[in-house]
Formats: sequence, structure tokens, C-alpha cells
Amino acid sequence: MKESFSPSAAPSVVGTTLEAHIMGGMRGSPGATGEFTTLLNAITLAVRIIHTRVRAAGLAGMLGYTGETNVQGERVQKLDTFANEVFFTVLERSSRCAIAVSEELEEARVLAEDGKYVVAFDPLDGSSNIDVNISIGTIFCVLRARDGAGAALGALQPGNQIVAAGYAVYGSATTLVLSTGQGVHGFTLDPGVGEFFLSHPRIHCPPEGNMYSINEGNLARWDDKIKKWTAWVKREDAAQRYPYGHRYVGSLVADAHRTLLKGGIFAYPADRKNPKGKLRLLYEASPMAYLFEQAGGAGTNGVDRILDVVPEGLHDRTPLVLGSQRDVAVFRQFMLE
Ligand code: FDP
Repeated sequence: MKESFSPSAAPSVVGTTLEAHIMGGMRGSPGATGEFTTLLNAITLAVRIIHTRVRAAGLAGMLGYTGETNVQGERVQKLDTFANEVFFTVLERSSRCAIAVSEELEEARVLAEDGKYVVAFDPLDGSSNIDVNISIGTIFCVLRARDGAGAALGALQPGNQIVAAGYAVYGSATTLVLSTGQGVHGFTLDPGVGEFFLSHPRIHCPPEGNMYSINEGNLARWDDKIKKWTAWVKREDAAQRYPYGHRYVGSLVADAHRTLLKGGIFAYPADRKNPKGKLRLLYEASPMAYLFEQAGGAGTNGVDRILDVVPEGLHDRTPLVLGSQRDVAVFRQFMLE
């Protein structure tokens, strides 16, 4: 006799889509109106569109510079401009985003007067790697809009107010790592289907690692504390699993993603050239620190928790240290000596 097919009993051949995951998280939340889900779906649409263009950039004449310089004083790549426009368009069409802040624009933009959320994003991080086919990414965070606050003021919130954050890595695969405050989950894009499927449930950053990630070319510009710390992680001490291996891609998303999954430490400290650090607080450091904390890791400026730093300007820079609890604690000890 043939066994009858029972969909609920059979192991599923279809993975959990990102959309289903987001909707599942919202179901039953008191006061959930679907607006947050709509906003997150808009962001993931932007990521899918950027993914498609990044993959075909070399064929579509999308590599190279536009000839302009952005608010950071950096040369703008054609893909930067494209990714930025995609983000603004999907956020505006969602009607859920009150204020948007982008790495590419000096001012915050009001998109929907009655939107409930603020979105801060770096549409294409690591752009100096675009032309050489190295992993790049998108970083974002979502905050609640504050009644009566103007565009810039409404966005100047510390990371401890974040309600969701994530990043996409456009690498050998495109992976979106997301947290809505209930742990961190990773989704990999199936390009044939055009959907993200859950591939890394409940990401946990190991309590310690064996890799350090820093631009060691800046050594001559560091203060002695950073020099001592790098000498420490490079010393020979097999019992304590030193020396650490060195990995540095030069794309924050790629270096952070590896550190999140494998443990260890990523650091971009202040130096003589960048006395306040190089990375931006609102749309790079805060979302990453939020994800690391949600995954059991840590995110600091070397001494203080990144999530407690209140931005004074939209494009404030900060030293950034991300990683395993133990590795970040050791780094902090060196800074406090
Ligand atoms: P990029 O200059 O290529 O845009 O956010 C800026 C950033 O990349 C990060 O992605 C990366 O971690 C860092 O700068 C790399 O800086 P260095 O080249 O100074 O190491």
C-alpha cells in the first residue's frame, strides 16, 4: 500500500525564506501593524537589486568612478551612486521610513512625514574593492522615529536604540545577516529563485578566536598601546594559542562577517591620520556592534561600548573594535594601561 503524503510530516525541501522569518518574528508581537515587516522587506529588496548589479558590474559598464567626491571626501564609484539611489527609492516607496541617512549624502532626507522609522545605511561599503572583485557589502540599521524631531536630530540616536540591523556581503555568495533583537540569523540568496533562505540560524560569535584583523600598514601612525597589543597577539605562546593569524580584506563587511562567524577580533583604531577613527558611527559601527552583541560578542571603541555612544553628527567617525568577548576584553586592557 502506498503511504499517503503528509506535508507536515515530510522533511521540508524548501528552506525558510527571509520574508517568512521576518513575518514569523512579528506574529504575536503586541501592537505589530506590519509596518516594520514592510520596511524590512523593502530593505531586502534593495539588497537583492544591488546584488544583481554588483554581479554584472563588469559587463554593464558599472565599474570605475563617477568623477565626483562624496561628503566623506572619497571618490564616488558608479556602483556607490547606483546602490544609494536604489536604497532611497525602495525606502520612499515603502512609505514607512520617516528619515533616511546615507553615507553618500551630507544631509538626512525626510521620506515620509508619518513614517515610524529612521534608517541609516552605507549602501556600498568597501567601495575601494569594487574594481578588483573583492567582497563588498551593504550595512544598515533601523531606529524609531521621534515625534517632533527634525531630520538630522531624529537620526542622532545611539546604537542602544536600534530595533533592527543587518549587513549584506556580496562575496562568493550573497549573504544577509540580520537581527531584530532576538539573536542574529544569516540568509543566503538563491540567485535562481531570487530569494534569501535561512542558512545560518542563531549565529553565535565564539567566546574567543585565533585571528586578528587590522590594517597593519598604519603601524607607524598608531600610538604605543596599539603597537603593544599587536605585538602581544603575534607573540609565540602555543599553550595560549598565540600567535594569532592575520586576516584583513579591507571591506568592513567581509572582515566583520568572518570575525562574527569564526571569532577573534577586528580593529580599526584611531591613528595620526584619522585621530577620531575612520569608520562611521551611525551606519557602520553601531549596526555592527549591535549584531556582535546580539550574537554574544562585543563592540567597543576600544574602551567604551559603541552602542552607548551618542552621535553628534550624521557622519561622526569612531575607532571600532568588534569580536569575541575575550579578545575585545584583552584589547581594552591594553588601552587602559
Ligand atoms: P573603503 O575605504 O573601501 O570604503 O568604510 C570604509 C572602509 O572601506 C571599510 O569598509 C574598511 O573596513 C575600511 O574602510 C578600510 O580602510 P583602510 O583601507 O584604511 O584599511
